[in-house]
Amino acid sequence: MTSDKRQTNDGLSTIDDQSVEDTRPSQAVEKHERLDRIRDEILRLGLERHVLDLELYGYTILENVKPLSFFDELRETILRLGEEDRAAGRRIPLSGKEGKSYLVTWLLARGRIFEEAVMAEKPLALITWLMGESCQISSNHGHIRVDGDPPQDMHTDTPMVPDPVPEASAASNMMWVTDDFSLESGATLVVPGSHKRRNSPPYGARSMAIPIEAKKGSVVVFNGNLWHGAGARTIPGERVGMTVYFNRMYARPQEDLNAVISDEVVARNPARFAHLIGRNNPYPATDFGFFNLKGAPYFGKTIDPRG
Ligand SMILES: O=C(O)CCC(=O)C(=O)O
Ligand SMILES: [Fe+2]
Repeated sequence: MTSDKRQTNDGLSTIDDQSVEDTRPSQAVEKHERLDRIRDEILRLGLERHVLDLELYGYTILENVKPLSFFDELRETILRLGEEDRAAGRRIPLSGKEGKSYLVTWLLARGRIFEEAVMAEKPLALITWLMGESCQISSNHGHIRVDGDPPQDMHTDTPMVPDPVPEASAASNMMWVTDDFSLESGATLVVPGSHKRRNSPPYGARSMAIPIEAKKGSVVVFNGNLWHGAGARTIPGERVGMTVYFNRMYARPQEDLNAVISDEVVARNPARFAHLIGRNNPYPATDFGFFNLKGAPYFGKTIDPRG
């Protein structure tokens, strides 16, 4: 609580910083300010309903996050990069050798449009609500699901985290919807509320799942503890979606984006970008040096499990 006047619990009187001495150590105040910033951002952007969705169902759909032309360009760029990967013999199949679905990886290091996507205010504010402002990007992938392939196994996005996974998300995800999502088109399937179970989905979990119905132009934000998986596409063509996957600062990222993103790219983005790609992470120290102290403020935890 850092504003000049805040109501006390009785709702009648106010605390006036001028008259009540704040005896808290500055580190404690800084940690409260971290939580204040998260709250203020949710209110500024009008995301209260989405916070409720995340709490109750473990996922939420933001509509019209950017103009449709942005989503078209995102889709075209992902497909072009996927084509480059194929030509270079390094395309990553998602449904075995016989399948047609594939993944396009390292996107954030492969085009400016992805920088703009990961910094989009609303989805990032919701990820921050789930995981605090210290979270980092673990990977940025295009997911191309092609007709004829089976659905993906249901899973949580917490690989290597033993069950029961922590109640506060250890991971969370954005899915950028660059083609309309429906059952037939191969939408992501989710089991609403399953993020509360704190374990991997049992066999047969897909029978409890529903498709995320979302229009192109939407971004789905979900808790990494949610049971989910790509559905099978049953109409001709391909479904393109893009994830931006977030981890806690103590986890090793899926992609070492920090190693491949230049200082020039960091400089042209908002300050948080550097943190998100891991530039400020104290671990691991390199070249026999000491930890990078830019990330040190986050050694201290807030009083809230989101960190
Ligand atoms: O492509 C999708 O709909 C979901 C992908 C996914 O959940 C994953 O790869 O972890
Ligand atoms: Fe997933």
